[in-house]
Amino acid sequence: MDFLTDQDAKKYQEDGYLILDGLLSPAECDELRLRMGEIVDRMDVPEHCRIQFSTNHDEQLKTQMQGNADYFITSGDKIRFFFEKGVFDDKGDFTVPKERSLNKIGHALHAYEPLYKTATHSPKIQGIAKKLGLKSPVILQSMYIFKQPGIGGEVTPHQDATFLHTEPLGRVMGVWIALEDATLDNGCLWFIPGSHNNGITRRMVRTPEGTYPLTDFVGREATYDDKLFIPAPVKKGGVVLIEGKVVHKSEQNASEKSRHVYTFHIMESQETKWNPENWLQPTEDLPFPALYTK
Ligand SMILES: O=C(O)CCC(=O)C(=O)O
Repeated sequence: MDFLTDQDAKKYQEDGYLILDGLLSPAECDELRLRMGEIVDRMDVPEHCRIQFSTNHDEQLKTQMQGNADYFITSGDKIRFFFEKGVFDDKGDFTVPKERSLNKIGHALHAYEPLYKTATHSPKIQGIAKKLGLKSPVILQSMYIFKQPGIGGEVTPHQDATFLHTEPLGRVMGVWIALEDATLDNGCLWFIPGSHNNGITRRMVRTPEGTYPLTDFVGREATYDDKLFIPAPVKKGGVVLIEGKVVHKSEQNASEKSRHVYTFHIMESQETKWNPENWLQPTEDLPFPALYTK
């Protein structure tokens, strides 16, 4: 039997998201987490995070913000480190253990980390894409999100197509794999079911070359009534499929448990135009790889 049933596919189309248990075994989750532990252990903390406090505060802040922006916008074909707020002191030293400092790592684990590459192209994932009728899906980006205990920040309501814009819309799907239980306490996802039917409200665009900030928004995120959001807790090894236009969020992790996930985005490339104004662009080093392997 297919991992994704006809009924599942219908529910995904209706709600704009779907929770499925058992994509990965607990041992497969642990293996991915173990490898991530090694990557974190060996990470080089980027220079702009280590900037020491100086008396020229405005200049320092500007350098830091530009460093941050450059580091982000060139991360599409690299494995890079993004931190929670307040985890460096004035000397540029960690205020928390370094393995507790990261917000996420992105955006090309699927290309350069063999275990993550295998998980991305697994037969189950390929089967899901086939069941949903995708003809030539490609991988756009991948992230490991930590949602650290106590300090894992909230992710405000958004639509992924704001950041990964295509023409027509509706060609992007997020695959969000829980490597630990994601619960109401540790910051599971929340969705507005059916909100993928209402288009998008804003788009992140690159600004003209040589100007800062490097990105800007066209339009504004709508404000959503909190009551419309439905929680989407999922067990370790489960997966949440996220249609690119569905409104979703996650809350701060105030609990003592982390909520590690591996997530990546797929795009149907057939008859789809990738927006050249998107922050993320395919590069010579890493054109968007095909999901289907021969
Ligand atoms: O993992 C989270 O808390 C939020 C992730 C998310 O919203 C996304 O990847 O679009």
